[in-house]
Amino acid sequence: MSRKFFVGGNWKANPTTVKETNELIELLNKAKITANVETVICTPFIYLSLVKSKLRSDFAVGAENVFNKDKGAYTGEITPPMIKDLGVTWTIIGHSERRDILKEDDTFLASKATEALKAGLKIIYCCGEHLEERKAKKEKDFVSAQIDKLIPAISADKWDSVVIAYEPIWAIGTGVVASTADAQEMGKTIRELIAAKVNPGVAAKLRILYGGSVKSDNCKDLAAQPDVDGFLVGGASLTPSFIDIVNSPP
Ligand code: G2H
Repeated sequence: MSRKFFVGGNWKANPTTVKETNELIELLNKAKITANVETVICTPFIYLSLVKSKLRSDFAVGAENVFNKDKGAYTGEITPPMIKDLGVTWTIIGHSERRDILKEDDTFLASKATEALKAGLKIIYCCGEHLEERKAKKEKDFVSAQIDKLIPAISADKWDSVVIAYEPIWAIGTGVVASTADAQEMGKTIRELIAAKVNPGVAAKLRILYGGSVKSDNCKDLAAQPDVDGFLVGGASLTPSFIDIVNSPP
């Protein structure tokens, strides 16, 4: 089963000005893409319209987060229909920075997934263990429990709109990248779990990304792993080296 390689850029709360956002758009618009890859640029809510209007059309645009209701009295929230209405097609859900800093739990995140898919968005659903679980050799149990909570939230016909990003928290923004073996092992674990609990056809088609200090000098080895179908890239997505990462699939 061949799965189209997927690279997501996650700008996080960088940039912080329209000027910086325009500079990033310019960088991407002049990039030469040589690989057969699906590229999605995820930006802060406030810049989604700007990026959507100026970014080349072969790069999709995504939000970094979304709320779990469609509309109503939810002051300050951004709902899936709002994002969809901008022509934005993807959203990240469950990034560890939201899980850990904003205390978003698996139940809340699963409900975001349901609502985003209902509105017609596609989702990049993040999972990953802390250093503590890795040291205790509990990383597979921890990540499997996160995915277990997601599975009932996705109806059978929506799995084509789901990408899972495995991002070990100890590797995020730290410069410490997981070994190719670690990334492959968890990708395989997630795929086996989906095969057992959803079905083997969905598992074979599902794209499983690696995220955590992906850089131009480590991406090729990671991309060569059979259960690494792409990347979610933070820091490097703000630099010209992002294009090397987009062009990294074998
Ligand atoms: C993990 C990743 C992007 P970075 O958060 O989602 O960021 O590449 O900076 O580790």
